[in-house]
Amino acid sequence: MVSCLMVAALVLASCAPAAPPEEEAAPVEKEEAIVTPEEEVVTEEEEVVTEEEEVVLVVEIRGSPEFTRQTEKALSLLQNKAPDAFLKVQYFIGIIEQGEHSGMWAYEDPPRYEVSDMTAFYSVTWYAGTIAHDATHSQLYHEYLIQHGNPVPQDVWGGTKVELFCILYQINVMKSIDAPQFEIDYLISLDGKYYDIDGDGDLDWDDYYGRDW
Ligand SMILES: [Ca+2]
Ligand SMILES: [Ca+2]
Repeated sequence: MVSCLMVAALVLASCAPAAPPEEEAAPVEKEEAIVTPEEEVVTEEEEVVTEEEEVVLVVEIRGSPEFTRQTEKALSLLQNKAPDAFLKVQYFIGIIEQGEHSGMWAYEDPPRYEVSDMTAFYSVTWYAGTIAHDATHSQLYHEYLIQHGNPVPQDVWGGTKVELFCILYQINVMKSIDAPQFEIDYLISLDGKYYDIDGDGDLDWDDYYGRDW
């Protein structure tokens, strides 16, 4: 069996693109007032839970309190306005973790979406879109794994064609969550080759460490 480290050395994290240029960034939102949740009133009827309802899907969030709060905002935006995407995220991302660079570590158990501050704090809509984008990378990886087993070829869940597929999904989600038009236009403008930071035609560690997002 190939060890995790070995796999990590061979296969690189796929990724959502960098956020639009800074000058196009939306103005910083005012901090929302903290809303105290209404006290839960549990009636006897509600206590009867069917087996289906007992399935609780959760994504673990690892990072600073600000990062956790931002991630919760992004997830709840998906939950409210793009429930299909939210479900996909629940199935194909186990951990969302604050990191130096953004990337989807689909082959880890559980699959981990590493997110840089640049991506997470650009805007809640942008962040939510990248979560949906990277859940799609993980979905492609796991669907192949279930059908064919290991090893999962890199072009199954990464590369230009796959990036364009994930961007298309991301654009649809961005529309559902009422993202600003310039964020959507920026995604439409991408050619799917942004993963190849150093432009040598491949995706390797040079590209990963070259990400400023
Ligand atoms: Ca290279
Ligand atoms: Ca490269």
